[in-house]
Amino acid sequence: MGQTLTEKILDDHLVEGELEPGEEIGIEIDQVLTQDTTGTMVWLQFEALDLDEVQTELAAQYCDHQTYQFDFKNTDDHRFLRSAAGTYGAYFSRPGNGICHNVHKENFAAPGKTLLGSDSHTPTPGGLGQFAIGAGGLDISVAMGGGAYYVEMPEVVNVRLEGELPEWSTAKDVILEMLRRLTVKGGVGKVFEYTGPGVETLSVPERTTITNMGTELGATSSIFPTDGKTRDYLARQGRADEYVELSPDEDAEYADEIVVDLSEIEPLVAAPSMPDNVVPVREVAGESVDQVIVGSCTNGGYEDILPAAKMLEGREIDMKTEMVVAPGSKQASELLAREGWTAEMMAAGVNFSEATCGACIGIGHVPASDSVSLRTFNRNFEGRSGIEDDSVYLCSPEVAAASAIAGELVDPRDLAGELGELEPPGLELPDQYDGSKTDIIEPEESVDDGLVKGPNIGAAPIGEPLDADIEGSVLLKMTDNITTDHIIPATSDILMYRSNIEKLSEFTLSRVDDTFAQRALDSNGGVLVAGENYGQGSSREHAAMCPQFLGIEAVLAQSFARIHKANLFNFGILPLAIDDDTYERIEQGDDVEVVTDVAPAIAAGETEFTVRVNDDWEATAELDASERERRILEAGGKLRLTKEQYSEGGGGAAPADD
Ligand code: MIC
Ligand code: SF4
Repeated sequence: MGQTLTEKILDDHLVEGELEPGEEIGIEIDQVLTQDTTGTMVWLQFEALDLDEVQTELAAQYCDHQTYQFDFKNTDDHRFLRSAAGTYGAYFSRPGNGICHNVHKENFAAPGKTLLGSDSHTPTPGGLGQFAIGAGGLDISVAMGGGAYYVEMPEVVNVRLEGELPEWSTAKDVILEMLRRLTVKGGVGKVFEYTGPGVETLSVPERTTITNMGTELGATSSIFPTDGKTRDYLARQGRADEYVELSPDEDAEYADEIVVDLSEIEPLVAAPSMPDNVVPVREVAGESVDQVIVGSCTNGGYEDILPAAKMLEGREIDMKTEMVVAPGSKQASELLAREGWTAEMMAAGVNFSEATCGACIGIGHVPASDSVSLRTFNRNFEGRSGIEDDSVYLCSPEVAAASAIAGELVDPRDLAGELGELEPPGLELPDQYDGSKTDIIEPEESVDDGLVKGPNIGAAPIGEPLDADIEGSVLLKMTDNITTDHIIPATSDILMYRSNIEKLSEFTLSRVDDTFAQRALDSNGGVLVAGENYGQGSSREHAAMCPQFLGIEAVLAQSFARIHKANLFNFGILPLAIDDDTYERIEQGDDVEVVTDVAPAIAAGETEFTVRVNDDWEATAELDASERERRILEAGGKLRLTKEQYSEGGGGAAPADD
């Protein structure tokens, strides 16, 4: 039987297990990336593991989320990250050089290689045939130390692309269509592999918009085969020699097939406040728009901004609307500036930002109260923009620019009809992605002598072995699709404490209930209850570290998002799955006791745990954990376990978890 492209790459990197969907596999990691809000913990954990040097072929540290440096704590984090990259042997991308996914795509993404990143949109270079996965920071530290990465072998789904995109429809609309069909839970446990005749009609930047937002489907990863378009893109980036031809076997067998006819795709938006709340732009046309932002790791490339710039050339943004362009990388900013497009956009009324994540997580350009913001980003979770009760729509750069001109949501086809002379801008790549590389410091060019830590940089917490009894009250009962933005918001006031877990914990679940952290401390811990897809969204391990710090021992949820579940294991919190009846019956404030003897049951491989509620009724909760995950739980978390294993093995680089 032939292999899918995913199976081929995983087979090449397999160090443990079999490529059976649902089975845990261990894979070798070629490249890692980390950024400035998850990276500090990555390096603190690397330090705690007493490791001396990065073992992967390549490691890259980006500074992208907190680049406005409005507090010394942000700048201290950047200085620490530069010192860690230099000390341990990683590339360092300076603050302002761009978003990790964009800069990685431009400089390092390589077909056929594996990439692990401490950011949930790490699968972006799947558009170039790289097999890339997002994970919690501790998994990155261990992989950088030479350990394997363990993940459940996903089902591989064939997304067959047919036809060609019509004018004004874009790659963003393709992935919004996938979200419309499959929802934010539709990709859990899956890899989306794009095939079919439509693939060759899409350029690499279009493909990476699709793979980037596969994360919003909950997918483990997304990948395209490589072809002339991939070779061409790499050549324009000056990296033609890194091209490798990759495709699935003709008789590859997929777990499922989805057909997307590109010729039927129309301009779409994700309405507030979930990326799968997708409707045609025409359905919401006429809604007044206060703010428009083009940027982010989804649509912040040169090729994304150029169409908007062309549409704005010689025009003006509507007087009641503000528009910001936030390029994904300095390479994009530099090219647009050299070609005169920045000036055109400024003349049209655009405010040009530095290359940063910024507004995507509520850092800068926070929408006005009771206003509508239209963004080319990938997430519109409620409150993520920096104001509760926000109203954020997600769309393509073309829809964004058209709506900025009109001052209201408009399908660009209709605006073109109205204005008469508005041409579809199409998609254009520069002949060469020229630009300076001065913002990337190579490992051997280190400017620091050892780690430089400011006063806000704490230590990586090392867990305690599992408690014999798990009991406490339900401190919070939550609904479906709770995001990590609910658990630990990423807005400017909170983000600066990512290196200081004690302080950061004060904000735990504040977006759901701002009395939670204090209640948890007062009651000496307890348990959490949630609905489906608990912990969707980002890779931030702080969403497990902070509850652990507050004494949370177990989360009882109907289902969990992949990365968050792994993070719960990594920090010694028991993720128990409950059924619909139990979820309906259990209430906030109830007393819960796991009556099964927890530690021996985990060690014995038990999957069913009896939970007694209010000393009155009982339910069964399930633990779906591999042997490796059970060992992590018993040890009180992955850092403690890995440390023990390294000291037994004499230190230095060692395989991860067994
Ligand atoms: C996000 O988009 O939510 C982030 C901020 O990039 C996160 C990483 C983080 O929380 O630091 C992600 O996607 O993993
Ligand atoms: Fe940055 Fe937003 Fe992309 Fe996360 S989703 S990496 S915050 S641009």
